[in-house]
Amino acid sequence: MQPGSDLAILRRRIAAAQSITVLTGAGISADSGVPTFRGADGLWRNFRAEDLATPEAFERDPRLIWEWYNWRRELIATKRPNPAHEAVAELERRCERFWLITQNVDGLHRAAGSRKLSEIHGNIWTVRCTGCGTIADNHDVPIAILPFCQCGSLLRPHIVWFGESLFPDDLSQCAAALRRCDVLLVIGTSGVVYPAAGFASVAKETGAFVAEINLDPTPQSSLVDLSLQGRAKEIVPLLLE
Ligand code: BJW
Ligand code: ZN
Repeated sequence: MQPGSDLAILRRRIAAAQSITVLTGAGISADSGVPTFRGADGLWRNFRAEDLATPEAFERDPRLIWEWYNWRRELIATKRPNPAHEAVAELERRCERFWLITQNVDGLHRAAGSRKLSEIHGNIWTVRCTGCGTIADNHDVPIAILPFCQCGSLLRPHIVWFGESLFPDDLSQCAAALRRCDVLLVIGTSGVVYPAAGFASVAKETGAFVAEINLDPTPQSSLVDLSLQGRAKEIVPLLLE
């Protein structure tokens, strides 16, 4: 490795940081075999996520939406965290002021040992009652279609769909983590879905060094201080060496 290479620069920034925040997207789990949303394999029965992940779609056809989630639960249940998830968990252990913001609903960060995290789009293993609002873990694979609460109302995935607000506690936790961090790592997200797509600029405005790790350039690439192009599972572990 060249001493002045981007990788060496980022390693030094990480080693010197008092506070680190990490933002992840589907690309980090792609290396575990979970399809991304906007990649070629992200389609299910020719629907795009934007057609399925809305409250209107669920109201119109809850069976269709639950069939999509059941397909994804079956797929994710067979997947394990990869070296990138493990390196993020290790970063948490090494850095006292650490926060992970993930857009992923697959639970693989928790499985890798991450504990200081906000799952800002929810979790595919959690359900919420559309009647009484009760939130519960549910690991059934397959899940009953349709699943009902004890109160008799329909259950929905405890996931943030398009047009729905993020959970207020998560938003305040994320805002604090973005403001205080010296380094923000943005890993494997296309950077098109808000509000997460705005997080890199929030951290930059408050003086953080922002680095992006992605297979391809993204709309954020021109904004960040440094871009490392490649697979998350190959690059992220190198940041800790
Ligand atoms: C690799 C790799 C490898 C691959 N290694 N990298 C402001 C402006 C415009 C619109 C809006 C706005 N504010 C709100 C909106 C509306 C909307 C929105 O952003 N729409 C955009 C599409 C324009 N946002 C919302 O509705 C949000 N709510 C909200 O803001 O509430 C207030 C409000 C409401 C209404 C109006 C205004 C304000 C909620 C968004 C919830 C998104 N939920 C989803 C679906 C969840 C369903 C589920 O999972 O079951 O979450 S959308 C989908 O996209 C999913 C993801 O978390 C999210 C982000 O995708 P991600 O992770 O970036 O994946 P990909 O596939 O896009 O990218 C993968 C990347 O990895 C690529 O870059 C690859 O190159 C890379 N890669 N392999 C490294 N091995
Ligand atoms: Zn209920």
